[in-house]
Amino acid sequence: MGETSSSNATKIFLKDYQPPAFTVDSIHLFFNLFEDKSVVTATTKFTKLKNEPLLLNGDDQKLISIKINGETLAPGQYQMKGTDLIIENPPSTFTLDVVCEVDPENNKSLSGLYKSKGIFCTQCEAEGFRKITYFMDRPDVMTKYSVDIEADKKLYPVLLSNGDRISQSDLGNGRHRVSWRDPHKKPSYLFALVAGDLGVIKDSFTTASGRRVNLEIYAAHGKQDRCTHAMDSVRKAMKWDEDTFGLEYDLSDYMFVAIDDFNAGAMENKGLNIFNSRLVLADPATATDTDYNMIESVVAHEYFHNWTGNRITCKNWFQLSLKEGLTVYRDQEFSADVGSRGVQRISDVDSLRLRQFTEDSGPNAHPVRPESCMAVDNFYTATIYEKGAEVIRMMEKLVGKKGFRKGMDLYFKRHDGQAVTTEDFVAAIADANGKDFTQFSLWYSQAGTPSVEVNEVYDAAKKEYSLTLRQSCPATPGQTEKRPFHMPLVMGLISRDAATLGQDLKLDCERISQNTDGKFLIELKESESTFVFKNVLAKPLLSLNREFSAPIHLKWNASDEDLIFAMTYDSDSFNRREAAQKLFLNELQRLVRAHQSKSSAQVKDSLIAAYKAVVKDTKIDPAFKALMLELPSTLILAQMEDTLDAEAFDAARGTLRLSLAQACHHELKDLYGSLKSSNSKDLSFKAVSERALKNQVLRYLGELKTVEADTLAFEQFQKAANMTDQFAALAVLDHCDLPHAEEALTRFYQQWKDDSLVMNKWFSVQAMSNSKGLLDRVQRLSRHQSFDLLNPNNAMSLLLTFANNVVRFHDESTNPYPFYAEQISKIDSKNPLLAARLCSGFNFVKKLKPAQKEKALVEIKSLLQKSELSKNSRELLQGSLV
Ligand code: B3K
Ligand code: ZN
Repeated sequence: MGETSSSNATKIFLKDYQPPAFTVDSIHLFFNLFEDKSVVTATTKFTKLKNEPLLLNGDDQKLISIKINGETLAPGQYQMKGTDLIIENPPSTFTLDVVCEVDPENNKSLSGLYKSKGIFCTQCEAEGFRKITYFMDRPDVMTKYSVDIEADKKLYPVLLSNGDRISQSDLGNGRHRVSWRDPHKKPSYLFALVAGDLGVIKDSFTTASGRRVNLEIYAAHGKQDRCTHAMDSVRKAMKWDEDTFGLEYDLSDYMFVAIDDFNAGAMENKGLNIFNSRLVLADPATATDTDYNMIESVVAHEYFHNWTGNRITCKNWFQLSLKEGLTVYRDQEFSADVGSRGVQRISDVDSLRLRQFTEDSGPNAHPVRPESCMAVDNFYTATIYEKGAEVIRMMEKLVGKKGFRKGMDLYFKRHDGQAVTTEDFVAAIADANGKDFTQFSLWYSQAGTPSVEVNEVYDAAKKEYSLTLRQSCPATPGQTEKRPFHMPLVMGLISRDAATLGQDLKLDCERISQNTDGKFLIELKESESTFVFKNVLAKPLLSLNREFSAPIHLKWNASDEDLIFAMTYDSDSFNRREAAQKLFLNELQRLVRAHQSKSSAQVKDSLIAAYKAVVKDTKIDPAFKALMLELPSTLILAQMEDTLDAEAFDAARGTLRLSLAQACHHELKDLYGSLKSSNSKDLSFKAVSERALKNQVLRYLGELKTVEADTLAFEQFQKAANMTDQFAALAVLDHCDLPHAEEALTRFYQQWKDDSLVMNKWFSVQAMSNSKGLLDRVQRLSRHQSFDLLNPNNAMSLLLTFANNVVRFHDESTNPYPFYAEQISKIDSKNPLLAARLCSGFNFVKKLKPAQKEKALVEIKSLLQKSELSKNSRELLQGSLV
């Protein structure tokens, strides 16, 4: 998505955007569904706005007939341009009847109309509707839809589409028909249809204004009992959006369907959300606490799209973050409000750093509002979603929560029912608060993760502390020069004066303000700026970028002593944990150096003491403690290092883990013992927190590789009454290569082989393993009878998990790249969207050691040489060659 693509032929550019030449007044769709082929009849009313040909997008369907105002068009009266259909000079208003044949049974792209385990379903975002019928398949064409669905009554008793169910009739020949009408205008990407034999659970929600909304969640028969958590989640989300943003649901029915073969996590189709089963189905035996949290947040995310996405949508796909960044921000805020704000922020930032920072420093770095692309579907990235959410969060920090709400109100007032741009959103927040966001908007157009370098001077005589901040941003594809960003940096100074030790100082500095939430805020706008604080009695400890208020790298050379002080005293829980992460990361980097220079290095005593203090601290919440004890991922280490030295990373990580476990063996064992007997079915925040801590501790104990550790883990595995404990124990047994690992994996398989969702866990736990022979194992698993390469959950669990296990994937003693490339190639011919997601496995190519890099490049080049390679995969792979 950068500017460096070698083949510009198929690129599209934001600057070429043209408003549509026709409006669509209404569309009626008739689906006649059969086992082999299905027939789609579209009746669309158009009005011409500009004297231009009508361009209808199509893809993969067979055109049966086309009529204008009832008159059949002969082949000469329309042209095909690639897969698009063009009518040169249609009347100023007209009705178009198009009949197409589609083949859902053999549609393995999981885009358009397809079948999953006998259920017809659709996925139209971004450009799937054009696989259903010829249409102006672009988000700025919004119209009213009515839909008739006809199908076999026994095989497909449930027939669903968007909006209100108008009628249903038995056709007497074993078939039946249901009619739907959506009262709201929508773009084609929000169209949905589901037909199948499904179980359902029902509930309702009464809105603030007293309207009753029927809630229905559909899933394969027998699975509907696993939908209660999703149902609770949607009711919570509906209430939260009313309380927080004054937004109510706007239809009388809200339906969800769980589908096993689904490219994305879920899809916000108007009134009929379709979900990947893994993000709906949950019970304690099969889903972990993390799964429960993800379901709650994704259900909320899809619900929130009803306003931020559906009522107000994107003018073109370059504006995708308009709806995605904003909706991620909304789901993160929801999760923070219904759970623990501190823990939520830490896990959101962990995810941002793992996924988005990696993307931002790799070959496919792109701005939150990109300017060009080859494949629109490649826009569904961590940058558009997660960095997009950070950009919204920064605006919230700059204007305060109240100001942000005023801006949101203005946004809905101005743009309800429209397709708009990120500039329109920024203008609403700016205008409602009288704030200038001109410089701030660079966050939308400039890619890359900025760094802020910190320089501190304390003048004891003057009692002045001065802080100099210098910002910079690395070059990214197509963008060599960067202008300074407008950054909100929440900060504090922590007293090291004996009388007020550990307390936040009252800040006396002309250039900083207190925002409406009472937090001190630096607005950094220049490339370099100095802030002088007066009346500071002793050199304080800096706490900058609290809550991770700006998505940056902070280059602050804090001493170990400073970091340990921050771990103990910082009142901002994010920075308290950040100090622990920085301490661990510094140590990991030191141990990497030692390994590279073949010198022996021991873990510092001060670090061990700090770790032990956290283990023994009884005052901190267990979920937070679990996060304090967590080591930074090797993906983070890979970002920080110039070279991805898998062997050195592995050695450093192993040494650190083992040293901590050995030094704190008794404390860890006691802690594990105190948490062991918690109620296994309890899903309260307290119980979930305790499980998180218990399993973090077990992970360290496993590192000791003792009989005792093996027994503890295997006992937990056998006795576990929930998936959180069972899976955690399995992971410890396997990753620490404990004697019972093999037996546990076999038992797990026997217990869960008929549950496809749990099998994904079985694949991923093995792909995360630290064992040397991992490539062989992954290859074997890819041929396993329970593995379906074309099922996105299977493919991601095994293959992408393997690629993200950077220490094993880039292990110099093996060459996994031919195997990995072969899987991409096999998938690409059927499902380019899925193949493109796997291409991120090659993100670190530039950082590999020369021999490894060569091996990876051979495979990338050979994929790119295939003329049939999809534009999706091509776009993502070619960046690695530049
Ligand atoms: N909007 C969908 C994403 C669809 C993915 C298209 N390839 C899910 C979401 O963000 O809510
Ligand atoms: Zn979304």
